[in-house]
Amino acid sequence: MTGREAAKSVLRAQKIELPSWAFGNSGTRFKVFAQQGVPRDPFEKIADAARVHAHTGVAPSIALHIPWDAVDDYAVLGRAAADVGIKLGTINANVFQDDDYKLGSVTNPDPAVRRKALDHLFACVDVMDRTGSRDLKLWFSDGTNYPGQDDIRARQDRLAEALSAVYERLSADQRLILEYKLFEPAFYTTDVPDWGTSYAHCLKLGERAKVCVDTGHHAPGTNIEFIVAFLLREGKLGAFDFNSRFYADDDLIVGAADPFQLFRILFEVVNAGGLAADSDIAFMLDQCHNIEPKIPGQIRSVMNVQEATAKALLVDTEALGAAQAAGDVLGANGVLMDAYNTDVRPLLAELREEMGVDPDPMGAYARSGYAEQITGDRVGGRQAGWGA
Ligand code: PSV
Ligand code: MN
Ligand code: MN
Repeated sequence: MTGREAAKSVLRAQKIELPSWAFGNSGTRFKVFAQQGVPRDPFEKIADAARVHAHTGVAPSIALHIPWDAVDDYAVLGRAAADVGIKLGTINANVFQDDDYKLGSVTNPDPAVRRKALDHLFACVDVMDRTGSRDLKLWFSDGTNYPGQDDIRARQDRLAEALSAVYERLSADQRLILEYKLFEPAFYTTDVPDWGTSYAHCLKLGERAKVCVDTGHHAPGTNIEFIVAFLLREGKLGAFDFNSRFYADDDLIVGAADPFQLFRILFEVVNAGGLAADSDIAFMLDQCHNIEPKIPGQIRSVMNVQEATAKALLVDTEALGAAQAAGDVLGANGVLMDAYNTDVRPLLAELREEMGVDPDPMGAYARSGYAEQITGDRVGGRQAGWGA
């Protein structure tokens, strides 16, 4: 197989999960701009995600956020997804939108609040049992705003206790994925601020506890591909939440701010076998589309991940290895840059045709009439993050 064909076969099998919340209205704390035709319930979010899959061929699942996507009967939701050719994926817990969590959820000094948060996490595992989801993704907004506000070590003890209770509750084929975030909403200490904290907790929990790297959750200038390489080497990279940032947790379209960074991250993944058939890394988008239309925003995002992946797959690893072994600094860097500077759009168009997908997903969506249809059909679309 040529390098091109080998790259295509990996790209054909690539799977990128979409977040249900990307389809709802979103904004900043200053203003949420309502768009026409946005989903009114989880079923309509599923329908929109299915459109993204229909036009890209590589986005066959949707992550749910509980309680935003809570329904009475998850079997019905699962069937609705299957009917439109996708699956229900990762379950994202939410212990950050309740007055009780002002001082934290699982690390709150009040045992009653900790109990409430833990009960929600258990309820999320119950949802997973019904949806057949493999992964429980945990992100905690927990932290403090002022020195002395709470005991930093005691909060770590409470966190460890909760994580271990949740881990025990999982079945053998389910995983706990612990996401970290540098700051916000807590500004002085965050209880899971970085990959090291997440890694240390996951290591103690066991095999099926792994780290989620959200690309928007680091300090400016952080070498994210180093973190990725390290976690891959330790077998502890569980998932990605892809998005772009200029300043902080901006949740903009992945690959928009720094496509070169995305390439560097995906090269580490490819290099470590993270896209092999037996890899269990979950590749997910975690984005909001505040000012641009949401479905094409997701299509563009999927394409950006594909383009970066294709470039990473085109790196001539033999030449790279030889240059590295010879200490040829400029040669090695040149091999990497050659791949990055390759225009992979023709290769991806060819792949899409082979997969029976329109080679131009953005154009195909625009021509499909779906946007006009949902604008006409759906009145009163809901804000992402506020119930069904
Ligand atoms: C937190 O900033 C985060 O990245 C977590 O993944 C949440 O689950 C997601 O955003 C949606 O709020
Ligand atoms: Mn995230
Ligand atoms: Mn985030």
